[in-house]
Amino acid sequence: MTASPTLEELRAALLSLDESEAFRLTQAGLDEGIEPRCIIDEGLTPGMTEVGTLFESNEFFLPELLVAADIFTKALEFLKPHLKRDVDGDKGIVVLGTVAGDIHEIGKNVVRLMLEVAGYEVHDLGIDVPTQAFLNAQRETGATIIGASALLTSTMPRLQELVEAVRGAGLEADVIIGGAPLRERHVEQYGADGTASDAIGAVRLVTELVEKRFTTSRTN
Ligand code: B1M
Repeated sequence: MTASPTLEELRAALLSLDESEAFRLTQAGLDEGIEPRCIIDEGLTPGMTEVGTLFESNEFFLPELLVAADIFTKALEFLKPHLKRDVDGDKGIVVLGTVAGDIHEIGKNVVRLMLEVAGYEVHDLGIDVPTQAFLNAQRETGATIIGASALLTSTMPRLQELVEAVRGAGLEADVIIGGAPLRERHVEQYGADGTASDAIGAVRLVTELVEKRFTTSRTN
């Protein structure tokens, strides 16, 4: 259940795959003064999660998933200019992507957007990203954070592979992992530096890790 009736209607519109109604309600949310990040977190995301539940119970099939994903992506693009940017830019560099074999990108895109508005430079490698490409991008950009998403149980092992490759190559970067199937226990299991269940949590985590690295480098 969402807090605002408009966001509740938006959730329902996404679930009904009603694109024009979803856009009307996204605009209505803004007109009511609801923060764009609340529209994403409390309207669009719960709708998408329910779409997944209907898919699981065979009430929805791939075409419905694709339509819902398209509506979500367009609504996100629409909300982008309305998100308040942190004036303190240049907070750090992040390399981000969805692991190999996985083409889910919506959650990663929300994380990218929130990191960008928080003042981080994000190099988004997209979807289906091989482990080596994360390493190459870190070397090219000097990123201190590598962030990887995995939405499928079959692609979660790629996260551990990434952590091991980053450690093995001796890269000066923290690895954070995320995606709906991930739990806190996977952080320890895979040897990663953290996880977050949503985009705001991801920004908080990145900020903590960047500050920790900065403090350590100053005291050494
Ligand atoms: Co897919 N899919 N899908 N799918 N899909 C899931 C993940 C699934 C749980 C649905 C279900 O059965 N209930 C299921 C996985 C089951 C499992 O592995 N146990 C599933 C399946 C099975 C599949 C296919 C195999 C289906 C098939 O072909 N038979 C196939 C796989 C394709 C592939 O990747 N190789 C497939 C395909 C697709 C579409 C392409 C149709 C589409 C994706 C379109 C796109 O991304 N452009 C799709 C969708 C939309 C979903 C669901 C319904 C929604 C995912 C989503 O966008 N959520 C999903 C069901 C679900 O997750 N409940 C499902 C909204 C998004 C905002 O949330 O991604 O969780 P989320 O991101 C959050 C947090 O997780 C976190 O912050 C984000 C923002 O709040 N977060 C991070 C994410 N990344 C982070 C990174 C961080 C930190 C936090 O740090 C780096």
